[in-house]
Amino acid sequence: AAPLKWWQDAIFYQIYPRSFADGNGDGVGDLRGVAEKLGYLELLGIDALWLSPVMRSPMADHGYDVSDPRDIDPLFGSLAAMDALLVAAHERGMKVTMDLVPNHTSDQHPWFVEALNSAPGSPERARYIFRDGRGDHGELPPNNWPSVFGGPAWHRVTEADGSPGQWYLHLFAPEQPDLNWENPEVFEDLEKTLRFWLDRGVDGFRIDVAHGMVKPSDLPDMDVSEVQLLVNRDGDPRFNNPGVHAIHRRIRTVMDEYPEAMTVGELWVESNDAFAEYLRPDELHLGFNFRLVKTAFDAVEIREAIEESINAVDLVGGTPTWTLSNHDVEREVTRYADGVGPGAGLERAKAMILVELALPGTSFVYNGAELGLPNVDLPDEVLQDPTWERSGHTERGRDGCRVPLPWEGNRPPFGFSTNPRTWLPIPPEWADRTAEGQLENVHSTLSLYREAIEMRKTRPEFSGRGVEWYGAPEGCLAFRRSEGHAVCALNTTDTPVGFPPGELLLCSAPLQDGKLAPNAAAWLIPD
Ligand code: TEU
Repeated sequence: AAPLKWWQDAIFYQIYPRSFADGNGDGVGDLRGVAEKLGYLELLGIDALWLSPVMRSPMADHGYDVSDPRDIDPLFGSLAAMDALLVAAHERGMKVTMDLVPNHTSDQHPWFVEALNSAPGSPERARYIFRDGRGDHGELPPNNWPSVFGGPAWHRVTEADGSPGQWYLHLFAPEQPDLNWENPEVFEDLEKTLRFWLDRGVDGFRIDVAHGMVKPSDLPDMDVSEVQLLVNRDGDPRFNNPGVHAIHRRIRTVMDEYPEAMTVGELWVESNDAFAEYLRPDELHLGFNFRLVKTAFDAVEIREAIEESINAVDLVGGTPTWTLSNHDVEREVTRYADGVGPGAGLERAKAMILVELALPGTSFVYNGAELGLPNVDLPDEVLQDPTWERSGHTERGRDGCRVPLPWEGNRPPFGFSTNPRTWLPIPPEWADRTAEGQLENVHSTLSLYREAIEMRKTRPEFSGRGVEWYGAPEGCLAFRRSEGHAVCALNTTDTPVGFPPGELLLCSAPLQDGKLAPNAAAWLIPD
């Protein structure tokens, strides 16, 4: 078999830059903060970073609204700070990947400002999706599409003469107008951006809404009863239009000039077949399918999610990826606590670390997951996520998974910043979740992560690109890698279960009477 590329079995660490570490004392995380924590990430065994967007942005969606894709936002630092981070990370053998946002720009991107100042039908407007409204006076949106963040996906502009005018499409916030991917200038600009960062030494990209970009040219109405926030269903005309694959092939042509670089696409598509198309050898290197994010703590569902994730990429000879959470979803500790309480939620999240890291392929750890952080139920007055406003305060939004990390000490801001006023408040209870405290405790979530990553990298038992399943009692699962002999066993029941005889390598919780505890997983080498 061909030797693996670095991204085929890497452990990625997703940094949400606002929330990771603040190097300049303004209460918001930044690139200097990231550079200062590289030692921590190396100790954890991380191979590669994924930085959520750090490009110039008015921050209507915290960086996912980009006004200059080839510059760093001053809130996060400067191009010099980015270059310094690249050098420092590479010195430690860590790769650095950035987030690209090709579906839309900021409404303050010069292109959009020009579009607003130009007439309907002008080339300036043709970079975005402007349409006349419906109704006698164009007072109704061009179609019935909802925005992912709530409300209609269209915003009406005022024309130069002061009259109400055309509408533009925004699948996300109104400050994020969708680009018109039928316009050749749009790809030309993306190509510039790809080369700009790759030439500076960036090792790859996470591509935001990689199943978006292309829209059907007739912009048909949709069945709005089908809309769900987390699943872009097959048949939803807003996403996964066939023309998107031509864009990924063009991106790949550029990427192939940089043979060590990679792309990972955010792909909220439903079927395995649709997902696999994006991972054909001339499209994306990797994709997120979010199966484990959408799966309850249940052995049958987890096994199915794993099998289907592997089957999907096997259709096209791709590499599986695993992720339990990110900056858009409830943290796993809280998700798994549903009905059983926070203590059990944490136990389950720890068990899932061993499941995830035993699997072949690439894993993505969201910052703070290694500390076992829960979601935070923040007070209304501090909420900032656009979904909160746009949903008319019916959705609390994603701020609860974006609270700054606790690094050290006994009280907020726990070394995240020198500034006591952090962009979101850190709960005082996180005194027992700090990185410093957990490094000293061999039973902590952080220590489990560290040990598991080290074992996965150093023990030959974790070799092989396939997964073989063992028979297991009801509510449990057990599998091993196709070549190595290490077995991962998971108990999702509420009673302890026995093991096959063998050598126990690592356990997410203390044994109970020599058995695997409820909500626990273990790695072992059977006799
Ligand atoms: O997310 C795209 C997406 O579909 C998500 O919005 C998801 O459905 C939602 O967050 C669930 O609450 C990407 C980014 O990951 C997200 O942070 C951005 O807000 C969004 O694109 C717009 O750029």
